[in-house]
Amino acid sequence: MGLLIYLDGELVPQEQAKISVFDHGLLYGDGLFEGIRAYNGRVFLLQEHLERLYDGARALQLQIPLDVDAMTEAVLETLRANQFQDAYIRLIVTRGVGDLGLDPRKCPKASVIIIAASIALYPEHYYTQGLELITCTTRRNDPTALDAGIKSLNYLNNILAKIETIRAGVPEGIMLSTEGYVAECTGDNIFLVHDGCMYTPPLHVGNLAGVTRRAVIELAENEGICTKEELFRVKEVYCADECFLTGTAAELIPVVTVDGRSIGDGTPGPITGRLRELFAELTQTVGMPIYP
Ligand code: PXG
Repeated sequence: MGLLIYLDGELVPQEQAKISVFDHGLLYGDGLFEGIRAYNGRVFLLQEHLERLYDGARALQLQIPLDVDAMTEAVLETLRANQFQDAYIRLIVTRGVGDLGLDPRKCPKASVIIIAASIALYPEHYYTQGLELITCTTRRNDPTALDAGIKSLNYLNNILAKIETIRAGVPEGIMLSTEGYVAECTGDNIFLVHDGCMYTPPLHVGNLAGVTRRAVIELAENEGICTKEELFRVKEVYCADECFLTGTAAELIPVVTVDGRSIGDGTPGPITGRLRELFAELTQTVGMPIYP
């Protein structure tokens, strides 16, 4: 069935959802995006996603033509038009149409695109057996050049690392900072468990402030698990008791091997399992109703 796509205030059939070749999102990756999920008739952590989007827009000096309330309504409207209860939502804001130069002032109006699609879930065995990772040689963008906290349409840094994981035949890869600290994966944040404590790299290392990352830290804190945002190197990953990744698409997914080293006993660990249960509960119980 064809989807209805939100494009600059209108819901149009997907075949007609097209943008200009002069859009600076296409020409320069000048724009922002969010990947959001709806579970069971509710949009999960929508406010948090929109906060990150509008913060990114501020950093890029990009004027989003809708305020947060209107954007919220546009997301809900797109979900209703496609009659979704569960969905993956891709929200895109581009700089808009300009000329062939870089100058963003030549783009009078940003474009807003909202795609609501059915979710392509990861294979079940990823969750039951855990993932194998490699460490990528491509370093994460240095935050002094491009802040990884801006979820921009320029994802080449991540794609270069993703190509390495594909060549290695594994589903994800660790990206290090310029200084060699673990930053995150190509499309997921990373966590370790060591001696009962949960660790994730702090945001200043140059990683995305994942919405799932924040939710999992809060779940762990409420569960009485000690949580720390600390710099660590890949050796600490090799020697961890447990490792898992978080992201909107992946949710919370165990890691069992990194660069050929088994993590812990080489099977998904108990704290990862408990947090997976708590996260599943959260996705089913909170969120903005699509059909009030
Ligand atoms: N780090 C990066 C670099 C990401 O792109 C996350 C962490 C997780 O953030 P959230 O807010 O979702 O918990 C992301 C999000 C993909 C894909 O196909 C992944 C994202 C976006 C678009 C596509 O793997 N990642």
